[in-house]
Amino acid sequence: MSLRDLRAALRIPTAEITDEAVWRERRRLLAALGIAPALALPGCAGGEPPPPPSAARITPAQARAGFATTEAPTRYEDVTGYNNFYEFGTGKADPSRAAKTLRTRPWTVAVGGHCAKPGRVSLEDLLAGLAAEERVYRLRCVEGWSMVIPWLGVPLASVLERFQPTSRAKYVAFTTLADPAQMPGVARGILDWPYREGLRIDEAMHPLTLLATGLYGKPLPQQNGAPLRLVVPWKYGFKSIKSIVAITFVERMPFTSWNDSQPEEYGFFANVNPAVDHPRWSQKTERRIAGSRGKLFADRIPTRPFNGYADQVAGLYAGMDLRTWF
Ligand SMILES: Nc1nc2c(c(=O)[nH]1)N[C@H]1C(S)=C(S)[C@@H](COP(=O)(O)O)O[C@H]1N2
Ligand SMILES: [Mo]
Repeated sequence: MSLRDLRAALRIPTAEITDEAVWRERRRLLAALGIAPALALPGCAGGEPPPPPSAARITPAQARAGFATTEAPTRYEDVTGYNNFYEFGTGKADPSRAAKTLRTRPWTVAVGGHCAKPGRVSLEDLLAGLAAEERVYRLRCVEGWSMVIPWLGVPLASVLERFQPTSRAKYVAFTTLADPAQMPGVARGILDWPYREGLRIDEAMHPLTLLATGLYGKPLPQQNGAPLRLVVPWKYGFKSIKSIVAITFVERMPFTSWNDSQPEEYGFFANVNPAVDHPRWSQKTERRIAGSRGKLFADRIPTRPFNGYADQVAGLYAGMDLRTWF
């Protein structure tokens, strides 16, 4: 059985991406086939991808070309009212209503793993001396909608370098807070909490990768991942993990929540790629959240490789088969 056939066999037709019953059925099927939880499929934590190319550096001018866009930003009301933050429910309007209970001060982040200077630091110390800059990035959700968001933040690299990662740090793992007292969704078994994500070290150090602290010139609202969240604009939105409490330098590809939950649907790399469909829908096009009354979605537009950031990031994946490592 080829990998594609296996994925097809596990496909369960449904209109809803987040249906819990479907998710449980798929888990049961995988378990019955004897291939869960330690799936050794490409694209998930069971197999290791080839090492990153050594010479993928871009010039500061090339990087800057990715920091802005002429496209109109999505309305503030939609950026802060149409969200995915499953710790506060699976509906798009749930986080803006329910996340008010998230306490974002004081906030500490535990940084550890393969680095010379591990430690638990306050948000203030983590960001001390780093001036927040504005970056207007497209965010493309794996579900087929997208937004244009003016973020405030600091390059993730400038934060990570402070902890002096060693040569054994091949990946960086990120963890979201998981406090049922503040996050009602954590009581439901939608995902294996805490929400976790990860990047290869060169992706984490890339000049486009942002640790966001605000949007539209204001501090991040809770529903958008306050007080700090990742923004990785060339990857599907689920990589942009919110409300981060731990950053760990690791040697092996780390556990990531969506890949663990449905490995045939959500790869570790999750680079936006119109040529690789999601098993249940095409990724060739997307619809911007438009926000005009009576019309939430604009007309379909083509999805671009790496979400339009190919000039900046394609070099990171030179020689890699993006179908295998989706
Ligand atoms: N902790 C956590 N981070 C998360 C999510 C989540 O459910 N929990 N959802 C992800 C998904 S699927 C998307 S599309 C983006 C949405 O970010 P936004 O609500 O700020 O637009 O957040 C990502 N980060
Ligand atoms: Mo998403």
